[in-house]
Amino acid sequence: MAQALIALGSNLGDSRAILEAAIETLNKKPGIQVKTHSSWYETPPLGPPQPNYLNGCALLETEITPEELLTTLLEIEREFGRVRREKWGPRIIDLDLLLFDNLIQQTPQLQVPHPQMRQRAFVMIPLAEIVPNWIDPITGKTIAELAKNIDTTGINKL
Ligand code: A4P
Ligand code: MG
Repeated sequence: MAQALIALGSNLGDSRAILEAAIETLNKKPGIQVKTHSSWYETPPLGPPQPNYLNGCALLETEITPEELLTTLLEIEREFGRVRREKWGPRIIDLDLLLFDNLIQQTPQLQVPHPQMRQRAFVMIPLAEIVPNWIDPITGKTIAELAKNIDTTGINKL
């Protein structure tokens, strides 16, 4: 049994309903159990001008491999009708794999820990809410330590 953390984001449609439905869908997949999820946070967009995002994180317990988990996340994105357009552009749903036990893997197919997570307040704030004591295998620091130095301007908990 492995533990994994994922990030969820949406800035098109009824974002809250979409993210909650994604959590339920994930929990029904074989070999995946959603243990908990964070609050939802309204966050200013990183990238080109676009609506604010709703972001959150979830802790999973899983029997499947990191590659299979990523495939499942991409499948759910497709089920929810995500269309890939411009880089960093608006999206109905984005599911990213952040951490998988203490695995470090940097291949084009799978990058864990997620390379940009430490810089992104919209990831670190919800992550620190659910797993403050988790140790980032790259820096050796806890999520709470990493989150405390981040600029949280414009982020509002729902
Ligand atoms: N891939 C490899 N490793 C991973 C991983 N750990 N998690 C591959 C997810 N995917 C991984 O992923 C592109 C491909 O990387 C996947 O198909 C997978 O095979 P992506 O990040 O879903 O693709 P993208 O959307 O084209 O990347 P982009 O545009 O860089 O998006 P980001 O970096 O995910 O950022 N602002 C706020 N406030 N909140 C947000 O949530 N999100 C984005 C998107 C921009 N601005 C935002 C937010
Ligand atoms: Mg993604």
